[in-house]
Amino acid sequence: MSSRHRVACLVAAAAVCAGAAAPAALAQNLPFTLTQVGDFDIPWAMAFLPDGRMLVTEQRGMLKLYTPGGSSVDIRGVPQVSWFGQGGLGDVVLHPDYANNGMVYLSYAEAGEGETRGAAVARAKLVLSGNGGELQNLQVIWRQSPKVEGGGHYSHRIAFGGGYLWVSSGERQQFDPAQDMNSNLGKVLRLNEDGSVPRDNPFADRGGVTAQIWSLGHRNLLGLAFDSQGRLWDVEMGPMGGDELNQVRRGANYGYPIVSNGDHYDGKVIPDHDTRPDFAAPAVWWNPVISPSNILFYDGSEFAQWRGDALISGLSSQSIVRIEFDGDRAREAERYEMGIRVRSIEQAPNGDLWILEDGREGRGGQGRMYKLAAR
Ligand SMILES: [Ca+2]
Repeated sequence: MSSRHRVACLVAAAAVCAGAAAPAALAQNLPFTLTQVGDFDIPWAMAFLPDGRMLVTEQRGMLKLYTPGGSSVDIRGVPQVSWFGQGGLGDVVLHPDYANNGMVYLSYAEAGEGETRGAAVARAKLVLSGNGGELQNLQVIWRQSPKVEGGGHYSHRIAFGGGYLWVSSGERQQFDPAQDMNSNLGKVLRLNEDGSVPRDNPFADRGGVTAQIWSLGHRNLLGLAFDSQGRLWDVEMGPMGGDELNQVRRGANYGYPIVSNGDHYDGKVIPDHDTRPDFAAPAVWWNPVISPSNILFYDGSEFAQWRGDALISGLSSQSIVRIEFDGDRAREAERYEMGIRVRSIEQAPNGDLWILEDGREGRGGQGRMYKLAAR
């Protein structure tokens, strides 16, 4: 059990902590219905294909091709992952022109020398045939540097926006790399779609991995998404307290581990954001934490009243948090108690919302997939 889950258990009902949650019972109070549509082994991320099928990553290293109402088949050609701690196979995102080029992007943890590991991003052409498919011409286009020991805080969310590829790179529970300009840990990175560095990046003239950096001072950024105005936002897990929603700005320093509205798990105080106005402060922060696992900006019709809002999935909070915006300001507008640790949330092309249950705790790795539809 993670320390974060243990904290949540102090305030949550025992039945929920035991992993015996019953979403159906809780769902009576929710503005949507929940339909269980799939069952996966430690699922982490999902992506919708144009033909109505989906890709779902399983942390142990499987990429599933899921047919709604049907079965899941393993995609062949997935790179070997290092399944340890919080790492394994991670995000899956389609290239914006996937319909024409078939390119998919994956993130995962890979082994290095000794006991070191680091996140990597690879891209490949997904070739589907019949009920299955394979990845062809796989290229690793980005790696965390340096690889370090431990199994936490890879982050490795992938997003496309503004013609660029964006990667969130966690500080691997090593704290100081988030401020180290010679490391790409604890950063948001802006890359070209082939992994090369755009010449107009804020630190491009410094070369090396420094040139990849768009923003720094981040901790564990599990959600990365653009809003309809083209602004980039991240959600990240703070230490003990201090989860954050940040508007990610060019060259900005978000202060970790020098400042945080949370404190270290060993009780050591980290000065709050308001002590250092020179660092970028979060738009919203949480204490108690929500343990944000993903974020999306809703633009569909199924929940038309939420258009322009952000939805954040939460692990220890076992919730979906809805964020409303007023210019650059943001606030938590509503929280939906799901009764399960929510590993991810995505919007389907038709505006439905889909979530993955975290499989890392309870039920032997099983994590269910649910479809949410408006009541
Ligand atoms: Ca603090």
